[in-house]
Amino acid sequence: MLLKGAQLLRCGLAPAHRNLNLRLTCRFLSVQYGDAQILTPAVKQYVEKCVDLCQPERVHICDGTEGESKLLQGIMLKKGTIIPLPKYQNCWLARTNPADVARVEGKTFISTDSKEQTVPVTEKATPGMLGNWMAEGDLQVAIKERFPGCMKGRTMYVIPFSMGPVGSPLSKIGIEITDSPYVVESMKIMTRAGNPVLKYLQSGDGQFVKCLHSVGTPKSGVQAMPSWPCDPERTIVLHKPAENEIVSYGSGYGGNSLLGKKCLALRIGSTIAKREGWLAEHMLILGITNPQGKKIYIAAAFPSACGKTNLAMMTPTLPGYKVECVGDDIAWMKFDKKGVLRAINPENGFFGVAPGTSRATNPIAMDTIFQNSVFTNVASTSDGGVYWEGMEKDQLKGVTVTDWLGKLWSQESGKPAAHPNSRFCTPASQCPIIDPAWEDSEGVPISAILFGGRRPSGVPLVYEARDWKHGVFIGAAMRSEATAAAEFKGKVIMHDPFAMRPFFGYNFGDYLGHWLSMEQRGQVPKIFHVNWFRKSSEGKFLWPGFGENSRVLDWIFRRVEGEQCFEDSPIGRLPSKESLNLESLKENIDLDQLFELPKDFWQQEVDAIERYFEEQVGHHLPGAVAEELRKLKARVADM
Ligand code: GTP
Ligand code: SPV
Ligand code: MN
Repeated sequence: MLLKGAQLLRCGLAPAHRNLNLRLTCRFLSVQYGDAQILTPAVKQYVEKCVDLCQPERVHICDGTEGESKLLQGIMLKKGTIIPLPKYQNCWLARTNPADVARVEGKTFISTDSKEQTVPVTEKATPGMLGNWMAEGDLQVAIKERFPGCMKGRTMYVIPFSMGPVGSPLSKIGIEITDSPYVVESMKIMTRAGNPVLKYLQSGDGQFVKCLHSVGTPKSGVQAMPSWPCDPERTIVLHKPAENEIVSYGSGYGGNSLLGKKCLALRIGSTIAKREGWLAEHMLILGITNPQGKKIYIAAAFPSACGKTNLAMMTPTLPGYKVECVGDDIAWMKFDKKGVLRAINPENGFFGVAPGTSRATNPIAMDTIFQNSVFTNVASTSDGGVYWEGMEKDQLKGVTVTDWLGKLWSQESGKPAAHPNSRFCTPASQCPIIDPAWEDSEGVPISAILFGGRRPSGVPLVYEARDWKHGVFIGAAMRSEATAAAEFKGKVIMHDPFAMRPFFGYNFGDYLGHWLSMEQRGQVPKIFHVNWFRKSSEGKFLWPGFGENSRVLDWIFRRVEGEQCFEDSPIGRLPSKESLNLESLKENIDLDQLFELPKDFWQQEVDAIERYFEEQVGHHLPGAVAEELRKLKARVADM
């Protein structure tokens, strides 16, 4: 519903708050859409503060309706921010400024009173790789240098959103202020957004996380690409855990701008979780039913672009197995009164990597994403569809491809048609295998936790931790090849503990202590490490991956059930001979290479972990984790 003229003056004029609201009425003179009346006083105050700072032309309070989406799509079409994809139902393609294509980890900061609250402080950590701290004064300067007047001439959107089902005791509310209609439409897919959230705020405790976002205006005032305004040179993503506040400037992309995701659900979320005694993790959640009809739930932490979405939606090749999806990126996990670890997916959609997604690798995703979805930086086709690396088989004869930069593309160019970090943004409810319990407010019980990454050599397909402490060590020692999800170049092996390196909201040493303490809070799940990405000496993957990963899940399932199908090794428990079910597997698998533990590799690995802990974590490293490293080192020496 569009409000205009005199109607605007009626915004929130409840008699009891007449004075406050008169003032508000003045500031809200330009509310051009939505119902300011249902904003709580605290939300109004926050919006006012942002209006004063950013000086937008008008304010739009998002109601979350389809009518609103139509309106915003119209605005974006006119500006060229999105183009329609008539081959599908209600799908759109956005092409970003090529300088704004991924998260910016180096420009992401957390501000606390002391540096140690945010990051381990050691003599040797130059530079620190476990997050960036900023002093309060510097944060204020950063805001002052960027935000005053940054929304001049633009509409300020106010997005009320809930991470988790609205009203669930595990959910958290946020208010995102943004000047990007693309962000509004994406947040409406990725979170529960709109009026129901405002109504809930009125009835609940009224608490919300403040999330201010602007795509910014370059100092010169000239936008390189008016359809995708941004300010890459001055992009910054700031967090203040003590105030439950996020401030992000300069980028419209993914985790930089959809502030409910990495900023709220992981960085701020992990600090709330620490305080309240639970875990906020970069993990998928899946349900798996075995041929006997027994179902368990598994959570898995892999770094960005390392296979969470694919595992969460996998189609098992092992007969009799069924996988259902609860979430593909984030898990909030808490012990219930009976001591069972329960997880919810705080998100409402999937912001998934497009390249590599195909009928062969992830048919479930392909059945999910071609309605009501926004694609970003994929290639487009002359018949009104999308295209990316992996979709070669779907391409029709005579159809031309335009790459993510808007140029006519051909295979021979040698360049990728879609950006490697191009994404689909799609409602979770459309997933044909969405778990019946995916919105249960008490969450699903977790029986196993998986850690994993891209390890081209040395690391076996799967191994199991001996116990919880060993499992926490395995999480702490995680490493993986860099991907296009952030600004890193090349394929260097990076430390990425718990797949949380870019997302820790507080000191990693304290985070480890918090994980260790879980053993005292309830029944802890079994922990495993998996690696789908080991390569042969010829550079070929040794394991077919995707649906075949069900064979690994089968072994994990049987371990959860207590089957003695393992043998000890220096690094943990490996599947015992012939216990990994390879029945009717089409490819020939070189199991010896896949599970080989080269002594020199593991000696180097232990040295790298030791150096990392010493340099990056120092005296913050819990004794129990140091002890696990010492034990591994001794076992590797005896190999
Ligand atoms: P984020 O959304 O960035 O957190 O990524 P993600 O962890 O959800 O990764 P995703 O499942 O989107 O996979 C990223 C890339 O890895 C895609 O190109 C996939 O095709 C590829 N991939 C996923 N699973 C496998 C696997 O089992 N084997 C191989 N070889 N590649 C895989
Ligand atoms: C990731 O990088 O882990 C993502 C994509 O899930 S983004 O939302 O951009 O963080
Ligand atoms: Mn992710």
